[in-house]
Amino acid sequence: MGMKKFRFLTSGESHGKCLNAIIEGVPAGIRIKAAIINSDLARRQQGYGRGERMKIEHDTVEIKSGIRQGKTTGAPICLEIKNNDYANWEDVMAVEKLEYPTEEALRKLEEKSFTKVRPGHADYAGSKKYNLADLRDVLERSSARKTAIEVAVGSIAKQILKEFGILGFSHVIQIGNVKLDFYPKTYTLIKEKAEQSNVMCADDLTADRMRKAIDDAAQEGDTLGGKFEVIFGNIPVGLGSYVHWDMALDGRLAQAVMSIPAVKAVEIGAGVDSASLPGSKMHDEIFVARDKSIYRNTNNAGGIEGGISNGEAIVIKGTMKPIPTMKKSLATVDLKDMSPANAHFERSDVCAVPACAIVAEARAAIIIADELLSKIGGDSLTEMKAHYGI
Ligand code: EPS
Repeated sequence: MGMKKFRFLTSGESHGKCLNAIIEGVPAGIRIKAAIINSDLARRQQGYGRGERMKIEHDTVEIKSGIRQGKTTGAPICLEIKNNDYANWEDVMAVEKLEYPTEEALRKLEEKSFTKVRPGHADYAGSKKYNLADLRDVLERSSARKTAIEVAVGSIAKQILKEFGILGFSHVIQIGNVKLDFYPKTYTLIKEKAEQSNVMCADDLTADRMRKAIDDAAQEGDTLGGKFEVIFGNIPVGLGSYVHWDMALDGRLAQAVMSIPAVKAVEIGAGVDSASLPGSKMHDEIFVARDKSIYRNTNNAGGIEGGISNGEAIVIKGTMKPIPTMKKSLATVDLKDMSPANAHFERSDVCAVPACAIVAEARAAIIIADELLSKIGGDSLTEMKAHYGI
């Protein structure tokens, strides 16, 4: 995606040695703590319904450059997360083709190769696009494992935003058919309640029903999707623009969330419900306070009007489809000989909606930080703060 100021690339395979990112464009003087990144990584690993892999990994970041004595220097920041599971995959993931492979290595390679495409995963389209006969080559990078390093990058973005008092969180509002109907009254309460829940749901009874739905799906060898919400508050007016379509803040956020593996829909504010609201109920009326500041009693716009942040909280909803790796295997084709087959199954999650919410929070933070850096400019936090007027 075209970033303006906060640029980064990631690399790494699901069962390779490690995941990496290099970030460029972070001004000097921003306080960064690896412990904060690690706590975001731990949040991504949690969630009722995750698979066995999460018991193997204890994702921790190693900051390899760009930060000294707790602060950014303006230099590129290099991050690395090691895959503990690599120890079990060394032969399969070996960079060099072994000239004299052991029988054990050959057996493992054979065991981990597959050609029975999983409907709903990247297997079929990926194998055609990159001309890869062994679907292992598609799975390794298309896996949602790479979202771990994105969460680390997002955590850096959040630490930049924090310097300007901009804070965000995420919570789960639906798993399968179980919906959160009762919302605690304030964002602070929603955040606190969701943080205590292993499905990231702000209502205890709904959370119980969500866990039951996950248990039932697991019993059936099935998987479940759901919906989550990401909220960022204390946003300045003026991020994004209406002057060109690729500069609209809502468009950029939608792209960032839509491209998370398994996400099928993104909404801003009232989102799809705005189709059935008359204009008089949809638009957030504007009032003047005593101090001549403006306020609103509703936020159906989700903090964005005309592609520009309007100062209200940014509210994004994402919809995740059920994970396509299933014990209850679906009809497919074996690409090896084009014969009918049952789809490949390997260890996976039953439900990863809470993890997806954390990834969406990270992706949104990256876009908001990029917009903030582009708007106020500056090579150091001191310059940025002067431009921001704080
Ligand atoms: C993931 C790690 C993976 C998967 C999951 C995401 O670990 P493994 O494949 O070794 O079990 O659990 O990816 C998918 C389910 C997928 O379909 O991409 C992680 O770290 O989030």
